[in-house]
Amino acid sequence: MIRQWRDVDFLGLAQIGSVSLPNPVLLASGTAGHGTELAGHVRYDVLGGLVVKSLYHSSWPGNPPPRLAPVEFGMLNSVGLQGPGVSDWKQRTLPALIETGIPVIASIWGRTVEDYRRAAAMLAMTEGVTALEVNLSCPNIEGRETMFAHDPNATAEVLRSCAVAGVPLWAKLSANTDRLVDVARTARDNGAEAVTLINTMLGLHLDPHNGRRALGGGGGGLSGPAIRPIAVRAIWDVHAALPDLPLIGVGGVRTGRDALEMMRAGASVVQVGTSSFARPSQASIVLREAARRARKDGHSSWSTVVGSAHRPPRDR
Ligand code: RRO
Repeated sequence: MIRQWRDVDFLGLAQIGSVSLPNPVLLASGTAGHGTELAGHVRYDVLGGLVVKSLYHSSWPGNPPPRLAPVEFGMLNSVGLQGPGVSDWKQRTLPALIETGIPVIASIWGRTVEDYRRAAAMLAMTEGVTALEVNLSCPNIEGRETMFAHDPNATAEVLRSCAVAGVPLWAKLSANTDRLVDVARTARDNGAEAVTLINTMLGLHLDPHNGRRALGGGGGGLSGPAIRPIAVRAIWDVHAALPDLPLIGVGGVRTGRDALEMMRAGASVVQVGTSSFARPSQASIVLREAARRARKDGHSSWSTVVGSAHRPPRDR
């Protein structure tokens, strides 16, 4: 049972394809752990959902440290997909997560199409999993020359293989390509009910003291405020080209104003990620602020906010 704050006048449920969520502010994959890691710091029972850090079909050790490097206006990471694997997560972590009342979106990754299929199959018929975010855009997969999300054919194959999960699929894409609209269309045509925009941007930081690459994995993924305009542009472009495809916005959201910007550009819901590192309760602050501002702007449901910047001012 989702509770809400008494002092905030919320705008009802958020709809993303066939999925109804209590509200449009979610915790982003990779920034809220695999389960209840943030539960002591943020009220899970008032948030719209939590996307679990991407899981492989088996356990995966991840990259050598250091895995995080703060940079101006953001953060670089090369976690390298560390995780317990789907079975272990289902057995040891999922029950406690369900208990918190937050809608759970599982996320999976793979090095091959068969990896994705296996992970998706292991999640089939799993009670308490609302949707599956298929991560096609991790910047830190060793040994792959092309990101799945940079190749429409690879994106199509992966998504078709994930249908076995039997839950709504969200395809997490990358803005490190100028083929984003093409890839989003292909994702939709091959079973994605929604598309998550964007993953981190490819980046590199050299240690100023020794000139070596600062992260153990070498390069990494840039997140935080630096990438917000990139995310907003990606959402804008995909919504303009494919207005019926539901979008999930992510990238540098720190305030209610940021969340509403993404929603006006075309996102049905948003995810809060890197800002939770500075303040774990940031997502709930974003939610309250977004609700207050949307009400003040005359909206009585979230749906009228979505894509409103594409409409003439009198129709917003
Ligand atoms: O684990 C990671 O290194 C990682 C993943 Br799966 C991802 O999707 N995005 C990112 O920036 N890092």
